[in-house]
Amino acid sequence: MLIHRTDPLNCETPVADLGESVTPIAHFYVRNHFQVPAIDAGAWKLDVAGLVGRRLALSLRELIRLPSETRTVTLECAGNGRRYLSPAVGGEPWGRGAVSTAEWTGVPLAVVLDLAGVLPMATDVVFRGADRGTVDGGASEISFERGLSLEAALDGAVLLSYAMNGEALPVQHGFPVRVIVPGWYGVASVKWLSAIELTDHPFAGYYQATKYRYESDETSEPVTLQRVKSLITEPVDGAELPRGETIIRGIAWSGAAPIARVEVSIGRDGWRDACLVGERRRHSWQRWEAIADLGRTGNIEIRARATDLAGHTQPEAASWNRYGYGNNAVHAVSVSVVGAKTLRI
Ligand SMILES: Nc1nc2c(c(=O)[nH]1)N[C@H]1C(S)=C(S)[C@@H](COP(=O)(O)O)O[C@H]1N2
Ligand SMILES: [Mo]
Repeated sequence: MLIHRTDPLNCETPVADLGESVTPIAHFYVRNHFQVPAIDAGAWKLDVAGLVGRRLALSLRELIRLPSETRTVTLECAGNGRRYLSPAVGGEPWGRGAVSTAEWTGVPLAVVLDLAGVLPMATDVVFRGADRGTVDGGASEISFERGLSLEAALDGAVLLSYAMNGEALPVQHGFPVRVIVPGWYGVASVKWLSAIELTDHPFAGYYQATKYRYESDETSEPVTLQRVKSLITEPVDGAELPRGETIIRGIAWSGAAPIARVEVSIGRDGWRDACLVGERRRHSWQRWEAIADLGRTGNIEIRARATDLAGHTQPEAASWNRYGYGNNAVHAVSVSVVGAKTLRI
């Protein structure tokens, strides 16, 4: 893993390790704002409060007994790719690997909200994590909290997840229970969930109203769905390859819709279609591959560009914003093509 900070841990996955359909836990990126909270699973209760007919305090045992589902979902940090923005912006200097895919098992949020009985005037849901800390030099601590409109929260796919790749949720990923909001940037998927509150107004906490917004002089828009994006996982940047045919592999995803196509471009040649590989799953990345003919020796640039079924395509250049979110510019790797003899030495 590429470590940006150890305390709290913030680390990303080397791009070469992102080529599988499911990322092993040991290779799944970690993004923590505060210290990881110590939680006693036996004493843990999920508080479901606010505009509900019946306030709940669910133990882990009770939650696990409710109907569950397993979904393969890709999480991407909104700051992924931040380090390539120009002019440079502050924040964790993520390269391209703050994205990973896991099989998440949990209870659909809708099941828990049904148990609590959402009152008609409720319009929004707030998820609170057990982790706390100060931000921007402030004196008092805040919790990590995020809101979702009730409409987005009830769309059926949101999970209260207690298992990842078939194992109990690891501490770094939110033990004992986290939210998984498929298709959204990772910030929506609150870890170490302690409370769910139903309200009649949009949430305006720090990680909603101040951070995780596309800010520029002209606009301030909330970060929501993952923008369409692809990565070349093979060959890696700087690789030496023999002349002739080579295989190019990668992944592509989009929060708005499944991937419709991925195109690659070799050197100055135009774009041509890659093959999509494996199942098409609504909320997980799609693997793809293409055969390229590296005809001449020297440095050559390989690029990939994805388009989703909603018609969104990756831009050539990133659109700058103050905190460096949502960089989905086309990924290019440079390889050097050598004569076969040189490679055998
Ligand atoms: N409670 C809590 N939940 C959180 C965070 C956090 O710091 N605290 N980070 C968020 C962000 S910004 C991302 S990208 C994802 C990262 O999830 P992971 O560490 O499991 O990869 O968790 C989200 N949920
Ligand atoms: Mo994030």
